[in-house]
Amino acid sequence: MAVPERRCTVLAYIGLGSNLDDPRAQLCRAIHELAGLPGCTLRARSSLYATAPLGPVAQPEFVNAVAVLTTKLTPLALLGALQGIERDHGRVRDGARWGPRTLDLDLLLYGDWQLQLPGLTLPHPEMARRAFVLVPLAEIAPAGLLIPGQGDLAGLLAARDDRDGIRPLPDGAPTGAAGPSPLSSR
Ligand code: ROI
Repeated sequence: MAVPERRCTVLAYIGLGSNLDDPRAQLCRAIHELAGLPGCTLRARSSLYATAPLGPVAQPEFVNAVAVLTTKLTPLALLGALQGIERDHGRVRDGARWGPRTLDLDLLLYGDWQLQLPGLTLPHPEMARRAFVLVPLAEIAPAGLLIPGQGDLAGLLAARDDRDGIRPLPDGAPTGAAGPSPLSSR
């Protein structure tokens, strides 16, 4: 079946996270797979960050990053594509909210859209409360980025007191074509 595409491209920010089965490799592979999605072009990706697990479950440290694509896919088609990549990484969505995972791909922002559908809320409703999302996002987002309905990125980041648990991985910086693009320059 044809994947629904729009005529215009939109910037979509994707949050990546993993804390199982070689998290760093999971993220590197996922970024490569995002770049290969039909109707999508990878514009930039952040460094990889080691982050303290958020939530009530004791579990291994996470690796997190954010990537930005231009996409012609509709939000739901893009979400479906992200879930397909998660499945390829052995992710089972069994309703367990807080447990460890091989790969989490969250659609954070789709242009400036605000949307509430079963299974998809835009912007991602938790992003403003998660330093492990805001720190890598700030690395690749244009200055003054507004998160619709939540505030400006710099203000949201300044309000987080859990930034300490987040450190860039020594060799997790972007390289080559997937590095920051002119789109994301400040
Ligand atoms: N904690 C961190 N640090 N990074 C994540 O990606 C992450 N994902 C989750 C929960 C369990 C909320 N904690 C996390 O889903």
